[in-house]
Amino acid sequence: MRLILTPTTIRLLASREPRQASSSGRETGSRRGPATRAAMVAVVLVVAIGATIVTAQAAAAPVPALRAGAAVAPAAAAELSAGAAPAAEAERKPDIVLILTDDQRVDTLWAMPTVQSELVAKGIEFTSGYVSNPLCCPSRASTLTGRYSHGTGVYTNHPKQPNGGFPAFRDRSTVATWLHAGGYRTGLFGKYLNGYSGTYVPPGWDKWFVTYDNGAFYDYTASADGALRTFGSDPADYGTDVLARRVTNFIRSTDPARPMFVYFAPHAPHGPATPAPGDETAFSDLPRWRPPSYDEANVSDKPTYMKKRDLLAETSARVVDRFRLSQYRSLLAVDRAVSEILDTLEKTGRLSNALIVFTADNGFLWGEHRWRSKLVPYEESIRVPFVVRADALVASPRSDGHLVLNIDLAPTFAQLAGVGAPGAEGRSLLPLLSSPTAPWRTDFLLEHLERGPKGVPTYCGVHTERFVYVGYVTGEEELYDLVRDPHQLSNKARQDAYRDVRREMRHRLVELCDPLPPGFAFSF
Ligand SMILES: [Ca+2]
Ligand SMILES: [Ca+2]
Repeated sequence: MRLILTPTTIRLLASREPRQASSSGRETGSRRGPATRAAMVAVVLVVAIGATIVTAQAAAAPVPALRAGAAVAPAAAAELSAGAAPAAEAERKPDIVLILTDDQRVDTLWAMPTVQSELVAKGIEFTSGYVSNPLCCPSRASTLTGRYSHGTGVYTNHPKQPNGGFPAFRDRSTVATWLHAGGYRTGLFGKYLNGYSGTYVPPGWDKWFVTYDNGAFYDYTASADGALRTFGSDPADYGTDVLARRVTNFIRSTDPARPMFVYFAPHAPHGPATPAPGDETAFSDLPRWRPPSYDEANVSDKPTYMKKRDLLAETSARVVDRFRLSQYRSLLAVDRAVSEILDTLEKTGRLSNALIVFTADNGFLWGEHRWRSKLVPYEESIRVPFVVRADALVASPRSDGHLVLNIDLAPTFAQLAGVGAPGAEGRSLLPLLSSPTAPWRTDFLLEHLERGPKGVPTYCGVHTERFVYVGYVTGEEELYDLVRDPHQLSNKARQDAYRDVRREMRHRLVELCDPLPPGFAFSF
């Protein structure tokens, strides 16, 4: 009996317990099924997305003693769907495309027409997507490994700090090495880790085109498969376009029988957020950004480092207003790149068999709470765009409010590829992609390490579906009720009405924030 992947099949798949990538077991709501069942789910998912045809009988029959879906999926797919699809496509594992922008706020997604029409409208828009450490390098290290900063050891951007930048990152076991070992052709195009330069190519990458210097929009360097290349300031050198061409060449040049992992990491909309030629005046009519938290009038309830900040002067306000427009403008080239990538996937017969993720490494504040950057534990900083399109897995497009994280990506890709995700603390999103009622986490950890005496003090925090609680190395605390106070204007950490909440959050913080950031101790 043959069964096309239908909502019924998907419910059948979703009724299985998810395979847990986490080894910590510290997350709430996490359940662990027997190994055989976990393996069976992996097989069924791989078969389902690989051939889009499974038999109900096969889905219900356990496959004992499987280490990974990969070993069995091709044979099973061939047996179950012989003649239903060209051999190469039926046997190939799903392609994986990760698009990760730099410093992009979640509320800028509306301005990307292709992302809207081809990813959001055809996939799942996770409206509560977060990063655990809202800064470029630590966030990217976590994305590559599925680990919190306490697992990667990378807490800051700065290569001269013991816990900072590219030198602090242990690159022997990453999603690239896992997928490469699982038969994938892997390619990274764009930003890698802060402090990286030169010709070194980390393990696991078949194609390496990493750009840096001057924000990498113009006049930048590329580390290209062991050689250095420099780019100038001609329109043809515009960074996002150069990267997009490299990505589409990579897709076209990959053997049709081989699955691929594409990591496209454009530098936009990070500062200087230079727009592409022709986009310089887009969005000029956009009203200025003045939410209730803009230039917060009363910061007496916030920690000292925030209390010390002056109200935004007129010049600072103009700078941030201009930068906001540049961010929007620079995203237009990224949107066109997404369109070219999707076209190329379709033309090479890979789109229906692909999982595509669009996200960012951290957000950015446009003057909320007097702040003009990231690093801080406020929503605009930690929340990111998080869209997944996977036509073979997602029965119908939807918006989804589950708490999903950058550390979930590596285990998701690993499960899809039928390989392990050693050390990952995040969870595979695959059960959630198939079913909005899959068991899921209800909170997560925030981490930050102070760069220097003028930086944001080291903190650890817990974010639930309603509250965010942060404990600083200074002993100061913040607690926001995101339902009653979505703009985070009123710190509840010292309010009697929230005493019980604070106690619970402190308790949970001690569980999650382990090991502690260097130099940090709980003060309660
Ligand atoms: Ca960033
Ligand atoms: Ca306030």
